[in-house]
Amino acid sequence: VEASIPEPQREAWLKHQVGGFKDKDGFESNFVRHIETTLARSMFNCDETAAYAACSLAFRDRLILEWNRTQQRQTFADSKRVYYLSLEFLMGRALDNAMLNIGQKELAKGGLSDLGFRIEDVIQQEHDAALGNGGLGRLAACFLDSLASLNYPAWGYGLRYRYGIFKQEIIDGYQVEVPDYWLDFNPWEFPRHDVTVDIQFYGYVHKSTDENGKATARWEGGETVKAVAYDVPIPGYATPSTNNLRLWSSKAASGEFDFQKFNSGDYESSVADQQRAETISAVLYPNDNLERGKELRLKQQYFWVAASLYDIVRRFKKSRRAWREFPDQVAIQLNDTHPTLAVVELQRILVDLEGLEWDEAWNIVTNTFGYTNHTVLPEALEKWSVPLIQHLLPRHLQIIYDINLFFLQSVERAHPGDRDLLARVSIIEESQPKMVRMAYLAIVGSHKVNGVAELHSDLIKTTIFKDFVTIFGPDKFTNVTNGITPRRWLHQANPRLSDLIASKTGTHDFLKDLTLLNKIELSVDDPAFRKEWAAIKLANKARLAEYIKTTTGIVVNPSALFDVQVKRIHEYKRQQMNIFGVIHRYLRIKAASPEERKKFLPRVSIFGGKAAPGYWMAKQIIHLINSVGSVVNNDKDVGDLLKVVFLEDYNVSKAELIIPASDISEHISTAGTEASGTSNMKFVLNGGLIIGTCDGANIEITREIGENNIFLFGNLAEDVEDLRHAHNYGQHTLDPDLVKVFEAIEKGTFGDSKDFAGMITAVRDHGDYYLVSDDFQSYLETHDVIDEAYRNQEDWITKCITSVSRMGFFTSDRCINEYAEGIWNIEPLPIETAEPEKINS
Ligand code: OAK
Repeated sequence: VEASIPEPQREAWLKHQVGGFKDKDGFESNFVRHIETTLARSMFNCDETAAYAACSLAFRDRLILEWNRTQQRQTFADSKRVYYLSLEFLMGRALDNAMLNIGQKELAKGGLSDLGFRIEDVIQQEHDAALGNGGLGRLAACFLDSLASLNYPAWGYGLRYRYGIFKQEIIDGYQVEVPDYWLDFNPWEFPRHDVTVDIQFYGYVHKSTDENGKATARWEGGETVKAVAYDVPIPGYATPSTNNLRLWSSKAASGEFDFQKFNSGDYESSVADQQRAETISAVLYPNDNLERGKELRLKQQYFWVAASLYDIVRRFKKSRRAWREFPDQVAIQLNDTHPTLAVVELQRILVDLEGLEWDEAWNIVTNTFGYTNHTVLPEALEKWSVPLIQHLLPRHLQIIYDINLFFLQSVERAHPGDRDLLARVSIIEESQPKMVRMAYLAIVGSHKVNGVAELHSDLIKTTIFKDFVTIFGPDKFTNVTNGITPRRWLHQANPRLSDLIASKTGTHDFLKDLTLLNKIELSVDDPAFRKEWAAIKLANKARLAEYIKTTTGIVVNPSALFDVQVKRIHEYKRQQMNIFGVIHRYLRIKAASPEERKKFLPRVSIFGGKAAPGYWMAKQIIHLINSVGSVVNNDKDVGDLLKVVFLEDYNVSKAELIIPASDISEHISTAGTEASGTSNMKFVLNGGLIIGTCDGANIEITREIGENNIFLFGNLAEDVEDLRHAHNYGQHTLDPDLVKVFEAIEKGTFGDSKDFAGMITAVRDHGDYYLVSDDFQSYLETHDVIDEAYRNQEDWITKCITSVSRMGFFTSDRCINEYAEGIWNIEPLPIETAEPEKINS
């Protein structure tokens, strides 16, 4: 039903259009109104939680107006939109970001202070929106910020998990997972109870021929679950453009619960149906770079993909264009293979429901989708068992088989007689049971496939997707090196550094065009600038030291070198190598005479990150770090020379605290395993240096900032295969320093050595898949080089300033522009600021 207000009545609407607040006074009256009416509180009953709520609601009011205008403008302009489909959006906090992007944080700070609050305390009240695991989810969040900031018409589509990534507690050195119930009070989402989609599962396929003799398929029976839309406004920086993130929540299709069953006394099963439906969007799977093939996960994927596509198609149909114009209006990006069923679902909609011919539909489908690959790790490549898909989505399985058939026929035509090739590229793996290879389906169903850093994009072309390059030609494969939003990762996380930079570049314009950072290189020798630079780093370190003290009781010296590794715990990221290196350092300190000890550079080794709950080795690594910490931190011989800290529950808002306080951060994955990494970019942008392997974006960071400003070590990706081979054929001798570390662990220096046996055996007896032993010496030596470099504070600061000035390339704005031009073919659509435009224009 069209609900547009008729022309004659629109004048009244325009007259009463609400405006946001313009000054501090306006903010304060908005704030007080929300305290007193929306929240039913008063000045006698207003704690920081209430202040957070009122402040958020005040900013939300402002955001909604611009959000509405943006959406109206996009609808009327009828221009092409991009839809970013991601199972994860790791958004972090919204209030601080909204205030900064709108450009009214200072005003709010003043207003809150007038009313009796400190803005920092108010910001801290917000619970992180943690709907993601790690890199892939945070990248999606940075992309949303850039899309809005660059005025691109774009929507994100995801799932509204009731529980985000678990909260991590460390108890007796072990990780314990606690549910993250984050929806208690969330002012940033708008339930759209009128926007719902019925999603079907199970059932059977009814095939017949219609009156024209055409074969048709109908998917019937099964069960239905309702998808309800929740919208989250995404403000752009210094622009009124406000995009939409639509998250789907699952509900029982038949209202609350089954009254029939309820009335007949079958209370339990009436509620069970409801709960089963709600289970779909209940919880985020806590695996990073690992896929476990669970039925509920497949249900999540289809539920979200089907609801999103229904929504996109409905919007397209309103324009009454011909179907062939669909790809001119719609670009859909698949954030890894998790949304790949969208390819199949769109083909189903076009063929089964809209009656298009297969080829015409397939042409539309392949011109609509783009696929981003985020990993080459075999355990992360999605495969779904054919029987499972058959059971849950019978019609989709048929379509997958048809897609595969036509694809293999075309391969056969181009490469006649190459049966091995056909078997290698088949979307169906002929295993027991048969499996659907989702990455292959995504490649076949998309017009572009991209990796996320140069090395990674080269690797996918020469390894996992090699045959597809032969089949489709090299142009289908491209690289878009990842980026980060400088709004959150510089301006918000490190406001003093952002302001110092602005004092040299003249404005904060570098936040919109990060290449402008290069201007600060002219000031690299300016003593006042350097002094303030160092003072900011020290203050950030002191703030982190304070946090470490209150949360762990460990006292660290802010002038020690802060060595940080924060990211998901994974063997390929090699936190085990880091802690082995720490043990080595500890043994050296212990072996030194009191005189010699004075020569050591004081260090604080800081770790943070979650292990997937079922990842036993990762949990062992956390336990070892904590065990080493409790020995080292209490050893009188060591004192300030070495402290080991594990920070609990690493998340986006903790990253904002930790990253600006780092001197050296570790990006030390086995070469060829980390697709890009994005925290490497965040650390350098905040004036920290990095130690890293020649992997992922480290390589491009080196190209940009110069070899002298980064500490690279270790074997190269091209040598990994041979090195693994050497281990497997007994041709590798363990590194002697690593042997000493293992001896110390096995002697019980850090508690019961049985607890850490798995980590040692993996290296010593099971082929050292991640090549810790091969890289260990070079890793230790490089840390010695770092110690020496840090002693020369003047050179160190020069390196930091120079590096920051050359980081312009790594803004997610550059990255989004590359997607827009090379993959999506979309243009910015600026929204005029000024007065609200006439909605009928
Ligand atoms: C998560 C689940 C499945 C597959 C990949 C991931 C993932 O998070 N990959 C990470 O993506 C980031 C963004 O592109 C990269 O920077 C990381 O290197 C990569 O591990």
